[in-house]
Amino acid sequence: MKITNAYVNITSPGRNFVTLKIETDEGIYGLGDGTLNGRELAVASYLTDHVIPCIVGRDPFQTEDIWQYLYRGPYWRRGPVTMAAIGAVDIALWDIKGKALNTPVYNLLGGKSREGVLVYAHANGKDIDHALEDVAKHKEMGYKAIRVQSGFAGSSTYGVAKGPGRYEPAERGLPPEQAWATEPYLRHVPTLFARVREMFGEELHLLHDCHHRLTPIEAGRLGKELEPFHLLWMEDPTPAELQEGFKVIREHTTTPIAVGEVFNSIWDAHDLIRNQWIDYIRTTLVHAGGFTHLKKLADFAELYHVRTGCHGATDLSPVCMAAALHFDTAVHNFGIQEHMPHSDETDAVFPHHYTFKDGQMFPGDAPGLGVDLDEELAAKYPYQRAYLPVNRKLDGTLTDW
Ligand code: KDG
Ligand code: MG
Repeated sequence: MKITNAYVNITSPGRNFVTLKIETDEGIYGLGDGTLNGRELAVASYLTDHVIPCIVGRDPFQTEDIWQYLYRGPYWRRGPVTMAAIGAVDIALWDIKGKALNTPVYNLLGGKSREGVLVYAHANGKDIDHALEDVAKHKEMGYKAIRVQSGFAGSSTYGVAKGPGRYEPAERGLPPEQAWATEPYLRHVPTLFARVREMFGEELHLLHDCHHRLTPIEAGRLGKELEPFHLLWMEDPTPAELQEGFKVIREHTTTPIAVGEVFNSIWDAHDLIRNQWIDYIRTTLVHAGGFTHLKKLADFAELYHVRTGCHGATDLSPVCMAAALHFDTAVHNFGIQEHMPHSDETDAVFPHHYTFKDGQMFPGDAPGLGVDLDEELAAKYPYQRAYLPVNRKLDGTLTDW
């Protein structure tokens, strides 16, 4: 089999998505997600101008060799744009392999290690009472694990919807600016979780995302104060460029730590994993070079009791969601999968076989990934510039969003 053609589709059914389609001489095609929130066009150009010309004519079954060619070949390694482009190619090639062999991708990754994939939902509210209502709503929908974020007086915070609609972090136009204050946040979060446990008891798995806003010692304090509420994880407590920062957190708390949605290679997590400073690695397929690389990362993590918890926000397209569910079904050290449902418009552009039932998701048994792209419908939603917000402290200093 040979790759005969490949092209990039950019569509914006509510938000921007970059999809790579790879065609072969046997009429089989594969899809890969290359979406990088706020930097979509950079990945599209990287693919169109620099990657596609190098893969036409190659055998799509050679996923390892093509991955190494795209990683080592350009001399310039890693980085989110490069790795999302490699991820798009790799995901599409595994889709082709599955279709050619008439089997779902999870069978190529080791087969089913479990019947269903435990997922967590997002509950949020402008204050604690509204967040509690949203937790109740998601529990009613069948979720067994829920991430809880809530607003509070004196600062903006991460993960809270502006209006009655669903939370969607990127906004049309140039980056909006938000104000951030750490101290009221640190006082607020333990109160939030005390109320959640009081109302919903111990059975529900609870999670919280700090979104890289704390220093290690602040995160240590928060983790310690959250211990009575037994979180499944505290996510992205501090920016992870300084991996040793997590040692400080670990020395102060037994609240489990998750990190990695902005990582793009095994090297970003190397010290975190081998020193057992984290419990869950959140890197997902599109941003870290696809199945070929993420499987190695998961296998490495398994040696250190670190489980997976793939990023699954709406800025990862249904192609990535499908890929993640095959991955989650197969890897032994799966932990949990994030599930932030896409809009109806997005689901119509990307028809798929994956399903949700009783707090779990299932990749379906269609050959390959079981997801498609309706190009005619996609064309009705052209690219629209949109960015994530930036954060400033109350005195105007730029800080992490
Ligand atoms: O593009 C950024 C989003 O994916 C991120 O803000 C979502 O933190 C996030 C999460 O945990 O889903
Ligand atoms: Mg997050």
